[in-house]
Amino acid sequence: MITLDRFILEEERQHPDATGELSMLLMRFGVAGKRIAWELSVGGLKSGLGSAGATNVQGEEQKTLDVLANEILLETFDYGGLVSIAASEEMAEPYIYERNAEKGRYAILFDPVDGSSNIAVNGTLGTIFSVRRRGKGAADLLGSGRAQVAAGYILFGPATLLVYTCGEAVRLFTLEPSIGEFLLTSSAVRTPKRGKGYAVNEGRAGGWAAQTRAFVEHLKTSDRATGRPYATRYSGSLVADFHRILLEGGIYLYPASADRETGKLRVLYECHPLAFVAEHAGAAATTGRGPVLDVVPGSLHERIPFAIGSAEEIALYERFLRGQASS
Ligand code: AFP
Repeated sequence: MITLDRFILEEERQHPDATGELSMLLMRFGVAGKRIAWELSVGGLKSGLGSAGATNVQGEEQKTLDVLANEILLETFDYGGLVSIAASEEMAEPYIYERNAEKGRYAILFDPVDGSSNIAVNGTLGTIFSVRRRGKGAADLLGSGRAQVAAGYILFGPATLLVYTCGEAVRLFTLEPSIGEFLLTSSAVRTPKRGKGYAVNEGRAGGWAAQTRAFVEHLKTSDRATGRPYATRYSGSLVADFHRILLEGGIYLYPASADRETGKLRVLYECHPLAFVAEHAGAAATTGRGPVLDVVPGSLHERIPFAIGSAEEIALYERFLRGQASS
C-alpha cells in the first residue's frame, strides 16, 4: 500500500537538492481534495446546494460549492509558508498570502470546481490546479505553460482520484475512504497514441468554423479500416472527459465559435495544467494552431480555443484546421 505521502517523500529522496517544499505542497492538494470531496458528497443534503446568487468574474453563476471549494483551497495554503500568491477562476484578483509573502516560493492557480453545472445533478466534478514558482507579483503568473512546476487535478466521481505530474511521469492516486488516504494506482500513466472517442458540445456546431465541423464529421463517418466512427462521450466536466481520454485515448475539443471567438476555457486554470499533464503522459494539447503550453496569456482570466487528447487525433485536428485534411 503506497500512500500519497509515502510516494512523494520517496520521490523527494531521488532529488538530493530538493527542499521538501514542493512535496509538502503536493500533499496539501491531497488534503484539500479530501475536504472538497467530503463537501461535495454531503452537498445535496445541505440547503443551499444551488446558486449562491453571486456571479464569478466571467459573469457565470456561482454555486455555493464553488465558493466553498475556493475557500478550502485558499485556507489549505494559508500556513506552512509555501505559497505566496493564489489565483483562481472564482476570484477577479489574485489572493496574496501576506504572512508567506517573503518566504513562499510558489504560486498556485486553480479552478476549484470544474464542471459546476454537474453539481445539481450529482455528476462528476473536478478541481484543476497548477503550481508555478513565485515571481514578484500577479504579472508573473502570466507565464507560458512550460513554466509550470507541477499540475494536476482531483476528480470527484464514484471514487476520488488525484492525478499530477511534477514534470516527470503522471501519477494517479485513488482515495481509499476507509482509511482516508490516497493510494498509488499508477506511477506512470500513458495515453494511447490513438483513441476511439471524442468529447465536444456538438450543440454549438452551428457556430464553429467549417474546418472544425469537417473534423468532427470525419470522426463520425464510418470507416472500418481507420476505426471510425468514434463514440461521443461528453459529460459537461472537462476533468471527467479528460480523465477518460488520458486513460483510453481520444480527443476533447472546446473550439472557437461565432459567439465565443476564444472558446470558453481559461488558459491558466484549465488549459495549461491539463496540457502539462497530457504532455507528460504522451498525449498533446493544442489551440488548433500550436501547443497550448506555448501560450503566454495576456491576462489572468484569458480563454483560448482548446483541444486535448491522443497524439494522433491532435495532429489530425491541426491538419484539418490548416486545411490539409478533409472528411
Ligand atoms: P462550468 O464549470 O462553468 O460548468 O464549465 C465547465 C467547463 O469549463 C468544462 O468543464 C466543460 O467541458 C465545459 O465548460 C462545458 O461547457 P458547455 O456547457 O458550453 O459545453
